[in-house]
Amino acid sequence: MSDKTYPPAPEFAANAHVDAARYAEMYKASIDDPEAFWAEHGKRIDWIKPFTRVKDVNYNFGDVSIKWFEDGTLNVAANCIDRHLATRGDQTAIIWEPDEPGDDAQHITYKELHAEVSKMANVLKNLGIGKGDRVVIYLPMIPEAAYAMLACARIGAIHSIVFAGFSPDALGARVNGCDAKLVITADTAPRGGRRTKLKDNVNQALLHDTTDVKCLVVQRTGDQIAWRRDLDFWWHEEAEKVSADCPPEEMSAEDPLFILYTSGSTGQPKGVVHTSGGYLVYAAMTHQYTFDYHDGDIFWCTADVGWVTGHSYIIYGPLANGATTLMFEGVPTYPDAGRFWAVCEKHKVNQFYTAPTAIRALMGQGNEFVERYDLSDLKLLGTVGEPINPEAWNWYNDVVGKGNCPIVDTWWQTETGGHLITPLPGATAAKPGSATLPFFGVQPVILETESGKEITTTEAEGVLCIKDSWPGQMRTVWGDHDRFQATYFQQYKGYYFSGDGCRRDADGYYWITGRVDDVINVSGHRMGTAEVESALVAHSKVAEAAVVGYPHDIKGQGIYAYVTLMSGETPTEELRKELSDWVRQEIGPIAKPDLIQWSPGLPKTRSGKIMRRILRKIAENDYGSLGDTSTLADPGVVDELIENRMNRG
Ligand code: 6R9
Repeated sequence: MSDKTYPPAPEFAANAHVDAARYAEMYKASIDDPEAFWAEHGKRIDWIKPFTRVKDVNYNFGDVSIKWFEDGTLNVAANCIDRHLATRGDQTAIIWEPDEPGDDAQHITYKELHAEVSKMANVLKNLGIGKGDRVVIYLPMIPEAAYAMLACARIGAIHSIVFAGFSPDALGARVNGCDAKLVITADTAPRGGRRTKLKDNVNQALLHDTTDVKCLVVQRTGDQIAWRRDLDFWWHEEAEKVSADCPPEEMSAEDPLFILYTSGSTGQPKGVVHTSGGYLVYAAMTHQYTFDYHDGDIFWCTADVGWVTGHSYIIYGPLANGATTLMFEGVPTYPDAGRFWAVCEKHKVNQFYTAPTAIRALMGQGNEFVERYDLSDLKLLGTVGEPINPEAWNWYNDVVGKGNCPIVDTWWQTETGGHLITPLPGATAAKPGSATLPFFGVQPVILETESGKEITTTEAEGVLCIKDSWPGQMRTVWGDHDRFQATYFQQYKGYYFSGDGCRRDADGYYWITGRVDDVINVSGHRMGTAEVESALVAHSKVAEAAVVGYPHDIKGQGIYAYVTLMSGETPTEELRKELSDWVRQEIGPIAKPDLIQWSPGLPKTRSGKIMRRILRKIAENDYGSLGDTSTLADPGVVDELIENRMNRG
C-alpha cells in the first residue's frame, strides 16, 4: 500500500461540480440535517406527485424498515427517457459497440429509445405482464437489454437480470426464486468471437417448469434455436403488432424497481430488492458527482448489465442524467488487448469506468496496446469491484490516463445501489488503493470485529458498517425479510453491516481489506464459497468439499477447492477436469475452480466444523502461520494438506 497522494489538478477542480470546499460543506450539511439535504436532492428527478416525507428508517433488528420519499410517485423510465425528449430528443442516449470491431456501432437517440422502450412495454403487456410481475432478463450486452429494463420500469414490472454467463441451473433457480412470468433472452450471444447459446440455456432452465413461463426472444445472430410452441415469441415479430406509445405507469417511490441476485455466505444467492424513488435519486446523483459528468460527455462503464454496476452506471444513473452512455457487447481482449482503447478512441469516451481485474490483465499485455490509440478525450478513470493494487493503479494513471485523469476508486455493493465510499474527482486527493472518503449522507464506522464496539479514533481497523441509511439502500431480500435482517442488521446492532473489513488511516481515508465472511471476489465478481461447495458435492464422486479464495495475480482471488472423494474413487487428472467442468455447468464459467486439491480429510473441530482459517492459509501458501490447531479432531490432516498443497507460488 502506498501513502502517496494525488490531489486534484486545479484546472479540473475549477470546472468540477464539487471542489474540496464544496465537498466539506455539502457533506456536513448531509450529516447535520439529512432530511433537509435529501429533500433538496430528491428533487433532481421528476415526481408525478411530489413527496412530503423524506426518510423513514428503522435499523432495529426485528423491525428493520427502510423507506425514502415514501409518499411520492414517479415513473423511472419516464425519468430516464421522456423528460429529456423536449431538450435532447435527438441526442444519443446509448452508443452500442458490437463484439466484432468491423460491425457497425449504433447510436440510439432519446427519441428512438422512447419508441423502442414503449414498444417493448406494449409487447410485455400483450404477453400478460403488469405492475408488480417479475420478468427475468437473460440477455447479452445489446440495446434490447436496456429496452427490456426500461420497458419493465415503464409498466411497473420488476426486472431481475441474470448475467448471461450463468448456467441453465443458476438461471432456473433465479426464475423460480422470484416466480417470474417471462424470460427475455436472445437466440445466441457473440462475445469475444465465441457464441453462447442463450435460448438453449433458457429451454434447459425451464425444462421442468410447470407454470408456463413465457419467453420473448431477441434475434441477435439468426442461429438455429429450439422453439417452445405457444410459449416463445420473437421480439421483432411482436414489435410490429404494437404502437410506439405506452403511457408510463404511476409508481410509488417504494415500489420495487428490480431484484438482483447476489452471493452471500450461504448456499442460496439472495434477491436484493431495490425500489424506485430513492434508488434513482442515488444512482443519478452519484453518477453525476463521482464521475463529474457534464452535459455532452460520453460515459463508458464496461460492466455487464447483469451486475449492479451495469444497472446503476450503464442504465439508470446516466440515463436519468440525460447522458450518453456506451454499451459494449464484447470483451477487453478481443480481437486483441487494445479493444478498450480502440473503443475509447472511436467513440471519444470522456469517462471510463472498469474493474481492477481488467486493468491487471491488460497491464500484463504491454503498453503498446494502449499507445496505439488516441486517448486524449479521456478526462476521468474509475474502478470498482475489488481493491486495486498500487501497481495497477499506477499503470492506469500513467499509461492510460497519461497522468492527466483523476482516478475514482469507488467502493459499494449490490446492496448499496450506488457509491458509498469514493473520491469526488475535483475534491478528493487520491491515494492509490484507497476508496478514500464517504459520499454525501454516508456515515461509515469501523467496529471491533468481536465486540462490535465502534472505534472512535481516526486510525482504526475492523469491520465496516454504515450508520443510518442513504436513499439507494436495498430494502429487503425478495421473499425473505428475515434473511435481510439477519444478514445485515443482526450481528452489529443498529448498523448496516457491509461484510467487508476496513482500515481507516490518519487522514480518515478508508482502505477496504476484503470480505470478512465466506464470500470471495473473483475478477470483481462476488461468489459465495458455499455455492461452489454445493455444486461440487452434487457430483456423484464427491463426498465433501471446502472452497476458499487465494491471491491470484489477475483475478484478485482465485477459487481453491479441497475435495474429498467417495471411497473407492481414484483421484486422477481427468477427474479434476471433470469436476471443474461440472462446476462450470452447474453455476457458470466464473465459478470454475482454479485449483483442486484432493484431500482425504479436512481439518475439523471436534464438533465437526471445518476450520476454514487453516484451509485459507494453506491455499495462500502461508502455512507457516497456521495459528492454533489444538482444537482439531485430527491434527495429522493438516500435515497431509500442506504436503500436497496446490499453490506453491
Ligand atoms: C459494486 C460491486 C461488492 C463487494 C464489496 C467489496 C468489493 C467493491 C470495491 C470493493 C475494494 C472497491 N468491492 N468495490 N473492494 N474497493 N472499490 O462490486 O458490487 O458485486 O455486490 O460486490 O465488492 O468486497 O463488498 P458487488
